[in-house]
Amino acid sequence: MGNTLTYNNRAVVGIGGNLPSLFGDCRETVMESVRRIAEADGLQLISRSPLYRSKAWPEGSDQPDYANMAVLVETSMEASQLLECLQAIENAIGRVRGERWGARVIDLDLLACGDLVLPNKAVWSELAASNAPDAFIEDVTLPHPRLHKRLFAARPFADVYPDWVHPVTGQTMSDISEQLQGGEKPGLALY
Ligand code: PH2
Ligand code: MG
Ligand code: MG
Repeated sequence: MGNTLTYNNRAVVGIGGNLPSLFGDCRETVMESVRRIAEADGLQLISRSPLYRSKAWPEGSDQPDYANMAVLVETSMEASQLLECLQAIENAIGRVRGERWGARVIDLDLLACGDLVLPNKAVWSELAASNAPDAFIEDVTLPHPRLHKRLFAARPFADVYPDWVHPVTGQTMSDISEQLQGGEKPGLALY
């Protein structure tokens, strides 16, 4: 079967966007992506976080604020299949791939699949410490290498799955989120 990678069937998807689309402004576009995730074959939407408004990262970039959310889904798809499914939704909504960290209409990031660590702990740790563009990375990287560093990803994740334990750092997501919240001003606002 090759690399069949099973986990506890729970995955968290981070959603972000800061440009309008055919579906409306960035909030409406995020909501459209949630509807499509809920309707996708093989995916079951369990819960979603509130919708947050956050300053574009990196700080000082001249971009509109983001709408950010996270959803908890259940699936028996492999991580790579799930990623393909999310990319198909991004494309259908009108994502155009541009520069790294550039403004975008929709971004669906696979933040975690249960406690899977991919490609493995040693490589994951190197990737998480480096700033190499994800484009250089051929395989799925899980958990998302910047999940534990960005409040706009960690906070909504903590809303949908607070007791998830990061399989490399060993911290719960609610601890990670609280720590980031303490260090980040002005933090996130509810939309
Ligand atoms: N996503 C990025 C780059 N910067 N900033 C915020 N606030 N929210 C995001 O989702 C985001 C970002 C690249 O994926
Ligand atoms: Mg992203
Ligand atoms: Mg992405």
